[in-house]
Amino acid sequence: MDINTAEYIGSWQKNADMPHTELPEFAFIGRSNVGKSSLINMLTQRNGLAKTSSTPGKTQSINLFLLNKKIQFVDLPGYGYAKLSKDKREIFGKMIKHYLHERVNLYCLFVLIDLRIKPQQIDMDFINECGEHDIPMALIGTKADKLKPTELEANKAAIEAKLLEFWNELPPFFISSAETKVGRDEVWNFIKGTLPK
Ligand SMILES: Nc1nc2c(ncn2[C@@H]2O[C@H](COP(=O)(O)OP(=O)(O)OP(=O)(O)O)[C@@H](O)[C@H]2O)c(=O)[nH]1
Ligand SMILES: [Mg+2]
Repeated sequence: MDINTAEYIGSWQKNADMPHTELPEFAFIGRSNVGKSSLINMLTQRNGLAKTSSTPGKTQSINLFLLNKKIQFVDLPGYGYAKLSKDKREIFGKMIKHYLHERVNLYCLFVLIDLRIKPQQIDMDFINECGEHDIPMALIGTKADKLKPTELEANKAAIEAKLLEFWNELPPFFISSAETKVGRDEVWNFIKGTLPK
């Protein structure tokens, strides 16, 4: 996908305050530091479009981007960052929940999972809850550049096995690296496949 224009529209604390639109929207979620903002930059080929940081807890609001004037990306705060205050974690939790349950133009939620570590309960719980609410979802394993191909396949298989304890069918599962750009074409092809013809 060629990205001719990529615009930052704004940041909101509440879904209700966001501009309403019928444009197809794709949101990125996952534990803090998993690489959500970096993946948005990789997919849009715009370093610095979404703000990244090596310190977890960087993204603290709902950030909206407009691509080619026809698709929207949403960068969400991460979940599960223990060092955030309880208050902030609750605020982020509510922010994410309201966005996911109320945003009518959400075409797909990409749930990012760090491929370097064994399956995390918090990711499983989050995915299971989204599944129960019928939120359209795809998984993206991140930081593939940090792993050997055999480790990568083994870790992906471990995540899939864990999910299959709950689900008969798995959502699409892509592998990505913001460094090597692996996964870019696959994710864009998937996005294109969800758009109205
Ligand atoms: N090696 C490698 N590092 C990555 C990759 N993606 C992200 N990172 C690094 O991981 C750290 C976190 O990246 P972010 O994109 O800010 O993560 P985030 O999920 O948006 O984090 P929060 O906004 O804090 O929830 C940064 O230091 C990135 O450079 C990747 O694919 N490979
Ligand atoms: Mg971020």
